[in-house]
Amino acid sequence: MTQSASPASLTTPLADLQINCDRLLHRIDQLAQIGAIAGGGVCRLALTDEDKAGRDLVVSWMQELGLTITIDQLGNVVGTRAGLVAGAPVMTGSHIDTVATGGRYDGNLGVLAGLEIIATLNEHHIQTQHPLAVAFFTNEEGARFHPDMMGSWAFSGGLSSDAALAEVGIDGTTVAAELTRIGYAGMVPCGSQPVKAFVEFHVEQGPVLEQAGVQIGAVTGVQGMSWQELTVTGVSNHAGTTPMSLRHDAGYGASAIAVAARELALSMGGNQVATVGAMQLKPGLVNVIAKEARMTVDLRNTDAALLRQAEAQLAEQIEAIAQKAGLNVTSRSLARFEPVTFDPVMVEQVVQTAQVLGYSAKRLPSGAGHDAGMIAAIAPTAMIFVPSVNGLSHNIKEYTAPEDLANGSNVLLQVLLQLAKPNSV
Ligand code: HGY
Ligand code: MN
Ligand code: MN
Repeated sequence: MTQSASPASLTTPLADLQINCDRLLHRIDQLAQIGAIAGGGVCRLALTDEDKAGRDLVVSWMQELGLTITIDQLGNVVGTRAGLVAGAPVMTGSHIDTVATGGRYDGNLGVLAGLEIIATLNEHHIQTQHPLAVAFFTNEEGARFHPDMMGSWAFSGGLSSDAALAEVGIDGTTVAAELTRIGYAGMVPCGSQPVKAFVEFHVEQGPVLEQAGVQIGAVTGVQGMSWQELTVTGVSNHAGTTPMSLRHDAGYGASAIAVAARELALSMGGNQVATVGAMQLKPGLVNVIAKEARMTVDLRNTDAALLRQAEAQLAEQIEAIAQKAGLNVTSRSLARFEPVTFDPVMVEQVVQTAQVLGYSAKRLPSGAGHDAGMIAAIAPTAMIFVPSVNGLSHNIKEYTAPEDLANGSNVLLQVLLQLAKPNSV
């Protein structure tokens, strides 16, 4: 666990400095054109041609802003603005890969707001004591290659780059081959870049801030998550001639497991959630009893013990379903992260900075996983949320109002200045 950040002075001589929201909106719109899908959404799965195009655009903006760019072995990109003293940077950033039906703010906002802050400091000729860096991490979504937060986990030394590079995606490609193909297999060893402090700006992706009518979320941490792939094996047979008592129906088994997962989460209550997001049946024909079902189960809870309890109870129920239906079920872990608590001093800094700037603020845990959850292992870390309209995300209708984008960016600007210490102007 990293030591707590010392409380940086909240009042900086630049408290009335603001970002240029039109320029930020323009960059968000330009990046969203890459991998654009009907309805205003974005599909830029990690390491695809669309991800490459998005990476190239963001790297070109980093170059225009005069940042020194590094690319590590897993394609994590860091743009660094020199400080008056050398050393580990104060870092912000997030990810620019998306899910297949993503929105334009998830991840992208945190990277582009970081670049907007660099542009603002450049045009006002403001230097900082410590270097400032903006990063985008590889494969935060984990939709094509598991686990999620792969790049930031390796960046923070938690995942070996060899293991990550060898990972085979849902389409049979490997991370190594795809990184090389898109030209982002960097030379910098993962885990070799120190970070002084990390602040990630992100849309909430949930309903809490909107329902509370609060402008800024000071994120206290990230809930634990458990992803598994289940393979349910039965016997294919004729849909018409096979009596119900003789069936070993993998389709039924997968469906019963999906119902059990949902009912387990509802019975546990609290923060427990359960999702079956993917399910494929084989042979997948109307008149053939399925011999195999592959499905994913995503369990999450802010409490480590309750998450383990959910995993154990679901495993028992799966065993009972398999017994009753004469099926075999195997499980493969796709991702497993304990809950993370962010640096309380920095969380307080986000709250106070928001209030000094005149915004309402609320502490809340993150329901979604984030790169900040990985970087917290190597540096004092905090996150800033802004409201998601109707709490929607991982949905093409994901939306956050420009005013909220600006509010959160200005809080990020001030927190980064407090941490990197602007040269007296
Ligand atoms: O799944 C998540 O929470 C994140 O979007 N990767
Ligand atoms: Mn995200
Ligand atoms: Mn996401």
